[in-house]
Amino acid sequence: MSDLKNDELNGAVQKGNNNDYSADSIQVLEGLEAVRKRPAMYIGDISEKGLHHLVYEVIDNSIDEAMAGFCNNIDVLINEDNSITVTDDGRGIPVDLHEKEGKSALEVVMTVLHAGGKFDKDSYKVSGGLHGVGVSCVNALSSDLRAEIHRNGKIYVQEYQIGKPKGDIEIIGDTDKTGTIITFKPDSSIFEVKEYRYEVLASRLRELAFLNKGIHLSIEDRREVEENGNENGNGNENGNGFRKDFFYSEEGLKEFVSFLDTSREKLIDDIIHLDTEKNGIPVEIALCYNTSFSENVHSYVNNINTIEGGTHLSGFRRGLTRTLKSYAEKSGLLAKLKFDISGDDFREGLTAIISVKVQEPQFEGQTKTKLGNSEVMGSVDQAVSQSLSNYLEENPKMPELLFRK
Ligand code: 0RA
Repeated sequence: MSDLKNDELNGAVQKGNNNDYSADSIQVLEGLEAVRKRPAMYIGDISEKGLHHLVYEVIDNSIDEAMAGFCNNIDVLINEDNSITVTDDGRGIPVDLHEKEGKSALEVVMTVLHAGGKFDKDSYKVSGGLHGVGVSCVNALSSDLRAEIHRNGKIYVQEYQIGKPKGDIEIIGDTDKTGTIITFKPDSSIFEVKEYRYEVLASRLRELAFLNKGIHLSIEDRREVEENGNENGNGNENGNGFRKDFFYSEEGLKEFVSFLDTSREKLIDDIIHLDTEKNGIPVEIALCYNTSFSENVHSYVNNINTIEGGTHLSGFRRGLTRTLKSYAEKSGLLAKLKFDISGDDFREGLTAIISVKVQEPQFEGQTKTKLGNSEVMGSVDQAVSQSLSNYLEENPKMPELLFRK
């Protein structure tokens, strides 16, 4: 039992060290117990994918904080024991009393299913991972989790085991920073795979950097030193010899497309890039054409790769085809062609990323990675049509190259 006064905890509730749980906390335990009973229902599976998904779930919260404009840096550590630490410099998860739940907001976030950010009435949250289950699921599936919050000039810590608080929030010191540091160790009795793969996590961070321009992300692997480095500091650029990568994108999807097409010959010089909002739906798209015949189009909803596509992708295709076709008709390019063109013709050599943010996404399909929200189709269609027709007017060489191909 912590010996802190209530006011020191900024109103955080001090739970007794007895078993007199309120009705609310009983429900909480049931909630997290359900996650441990059927983990796959919450995180997809308990293999390598699910293991890595835990990290994405934690990072997503920091990304949300960054999207809200309060966080610039997110750092991931793979610790020696395959536990993971995610550090952000956001506002820090609130530690004050959450009236409805009768416990600190931190404990609510950590122990109540689906509570991630939701206690914020005008919630900014649009992301939330593929399964959108929140950090409480990570907590439930971790043998140990430690949350360290820098906020109000204090450092608050609460620890948990298999989702249950080991004790109250404690103040362990002073700080002049704000932010959240979550360290968790996946429960080895649940996961079939115990080891994290650096490359898998690094790729996701790279993707997140492109999808969320302006955020600095990093990953460091404390499990072994790099080939030409050692622990004494004559190693990599950060001086300690551990494998480390930094990801940052100034221009977002434009750089993503450029990254994907590095080894391909360009058909047009420009990467067409739009970043707008249509009917309240943020739409960002980057596209370009290379000289190959294959299509390389990826779509995202709330930072989730929608492998099966959906309404945003349909809207994109529709807008692209209609705009190019009508330009070709108007400009006389179409008349010069010997055969009719179809939508497929505009897909050859196309590299594109479509990213939308949807408040209440409906995911469908085999792997729940197909966007179903019908309203998104029109938003993306409009966004592409407007930007692309402007671009075509200003760059008439582009459609000529495209139709000559
Ligand atoms: C809701 C409200 C506030 C912060 C957060 C959520 C938050 C959650 C996470 C999870 C990981 N990092 C995070 N950073 C922030 C703050 C509300 C306020 O300060 O007024």
